[in-house]
Amino acid sequence: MESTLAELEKSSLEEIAKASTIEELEAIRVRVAGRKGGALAEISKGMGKLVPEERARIGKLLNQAKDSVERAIEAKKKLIDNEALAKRLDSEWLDLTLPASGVKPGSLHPLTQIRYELEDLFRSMGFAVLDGPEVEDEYHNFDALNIPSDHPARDMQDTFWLDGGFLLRTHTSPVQVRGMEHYPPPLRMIAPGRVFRNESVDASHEHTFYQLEGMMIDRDVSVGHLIYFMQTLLAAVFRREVKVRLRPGFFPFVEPGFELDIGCLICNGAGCAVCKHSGWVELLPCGLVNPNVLRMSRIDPDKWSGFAFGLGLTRLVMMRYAINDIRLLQSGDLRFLNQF
Ligand code: FA5
Repeated sequence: MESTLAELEKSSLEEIAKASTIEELEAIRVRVAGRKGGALAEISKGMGKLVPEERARIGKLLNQAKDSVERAIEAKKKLIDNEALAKRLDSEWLDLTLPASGVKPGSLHPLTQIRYELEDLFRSMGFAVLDGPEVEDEYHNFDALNIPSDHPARDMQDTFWLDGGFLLRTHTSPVQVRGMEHYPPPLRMIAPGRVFRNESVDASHEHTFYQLEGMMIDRDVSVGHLIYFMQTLLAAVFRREVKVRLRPGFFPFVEPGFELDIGCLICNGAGCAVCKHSGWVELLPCGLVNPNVLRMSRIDPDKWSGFAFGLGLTRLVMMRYAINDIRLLQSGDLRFLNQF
């Protein structure tokens, strides 16, 4: 029995050494050390016939043989696993220092770029950047700007009305009112933001577009101040001489009111769809704040005066980059956006 055991252990260890797959090893384990029908289990069946001392000795040898076969199998499995891993690592080697392919850095939308530039410019001149709600109430969008409900000026801006006297703001001017409500004069503020109008869309009109409101309230603010800030704004955006014209404009919240137009930079004045063949683009309505508006926001017009402007930010971007159709800006077309 002892020699059979020694023979079995020897031949098993040789087979294990030769095995090259996990499956082969598993087959050896079942055949040699399997509980039912394994060679060692078969040998142990004959132990009943032995005298007790001999049974203990053979039992010990049997356990040693089983241990040695199982340990050899585990060691060989580990070896096969390691070899497989090494092979995989060799074939799947990655150079982590290589630049990734196909990753394109994004860029800011041209509207955002110019908005940030203007925010920086006005901050450097002491203006605060304010925000206001896109869903406005009638009071801030119209009444507080000297446009009561029976005023014909309400028709100048086709409005998306919501329930309960709310609306989608038609301009950024309500943020002027909110600014005056929150901060006592002297006050310098701008308010860039999205506005909405229920009008038909064409090359220069969107239903959803961006404006940048500006307001300064101080002692003795005059048209001279207004013109200075408008010139500074245009010089910063265009960095070259652009043709402008100032003409009277009517807005109930300013008096006097002006329309500042810019010579069309798409056609250089020759006439195109954007300027409606006039050579000029309406860009920057402005004026001195109407005393009624100051009074409604509890500011004494005998002590304070101010100017305000409502820059058409979307149109300004069109002029800066010679974009000939306003719809491109909100199209989400990557061929267009990748140019910025
Ligand atoms: C206003 O919205 C006034 N709140 C501006 C203002 C503020 C005047 C402060 C005086 C003092 P207006 O409706 O003209 O004004 O619009 C201002 C600018 O927004 C226009 O000059 C134009 O550049 C732009 N704009 C108007 N409608 C559209 C539109 N549908 N699509 C794109 N831009 C537009």
